[in-house]
Amino acid sequence: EGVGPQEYTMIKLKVLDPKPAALAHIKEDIFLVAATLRPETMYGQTNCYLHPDIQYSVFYATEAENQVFVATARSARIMSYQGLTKVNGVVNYVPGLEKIPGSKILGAALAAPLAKYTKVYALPMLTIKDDKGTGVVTSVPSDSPDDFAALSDLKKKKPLREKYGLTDEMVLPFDPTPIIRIEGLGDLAAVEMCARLKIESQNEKDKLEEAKKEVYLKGFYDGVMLVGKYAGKKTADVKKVIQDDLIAEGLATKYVE
Ligand code: A2H
Repeated sequence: EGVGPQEYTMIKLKVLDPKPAALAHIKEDIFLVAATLRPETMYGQTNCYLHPDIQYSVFYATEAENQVFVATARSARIMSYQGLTKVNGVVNYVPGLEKIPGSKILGAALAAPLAKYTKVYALPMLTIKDDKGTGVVTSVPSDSPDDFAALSDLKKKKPLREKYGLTDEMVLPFDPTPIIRIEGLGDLAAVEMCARLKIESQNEKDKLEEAKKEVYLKGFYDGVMLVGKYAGKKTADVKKVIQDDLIAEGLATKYVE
C-alpha cells in the first residue's frame, strides 16, 4: 500500500425503491459506488457494506448521465479529477447531503451488477476504513473472509441487526454462492478458510489477515470460474474482460488512487 497508484473497479449498486428517507427526495438515479480489486467475483455479491459512523457524501456524477453517487468526500474529490463528477475538479453535492452517516443509508435495497440475488441490502461493516477506496465495500462472502465474517456476525446476532434497524429479510436469506473453484479450498474458499481458522467475528484481525492471504493468493492464480459468461476459465484470465464488460454496460467505471 502507498507504493503507487492502485486501480480499482468501481461497481455501481443502484438504490431501489423504497429509498431511505434521507435520499427519498432525489430525482436522479442513486448509486452506492464500491471499490473492488476483484471484478470477477461480482457474481457472488450478497449485500453491500457501509460503515455506520463514516460520513458519506451524495454528489452529482458526470453530466452525461442523470446520476448521483454515494461515497466518502475524500474519494469524491479524487473522482472529480478522473472525469467522474459533473464538473472536472469540482464536487457538486446534492444540497444538504455533503455529509450523511452510513447509518442513515443502512437497509437500502440495491441492484448489484451480475449478482444472483436481484435485490441485496446495505449492511454495516465495522472494519471499513475511511481513507481507502470509496468507503463502500461490496460483499462477496464466498471469496472474501472479511465479507463472510461480517455477514456471519449479522446473521448470528439479532441485537446487531436490531441496532441498525435491519429486518431479518435483509440478512438471513443471503448465503454465500459458489462462483470460483480453488484447488484445495473448494467452491466457497472464504467460508472454508474461516472454518479452518475458527474465525468467530469480523474483529479477529490477525486470523482474518491469514485467511485473506491464503484465499487471495490461491484464488487469483488457481481459481476457476464456476458461473457466468466465462465459466471454466481461470480468474486471472477473465478479471480484465469482466471489468471491461461491466464498464461497457455502464455498471462500473475505473477508479484510481
Ligand atoms: B475487495 P486494498 Cl471477493 N475498507 O472486493 C476496507 N476494505 C475495503 C475498503 C475500505 N475502505 N475499500 C475496499 N475494500 C476491500 C471484493 C474482494 C476484495 C474479494 C476478495 C478480496 C478483496 C469483494 N469485497 O480484497 O487494501 C474490497 O474488497 C482483497 C484485499 O486496496 C477491495 O477488493 O488492497 C479491497 O478491500 C481493496 O483492498
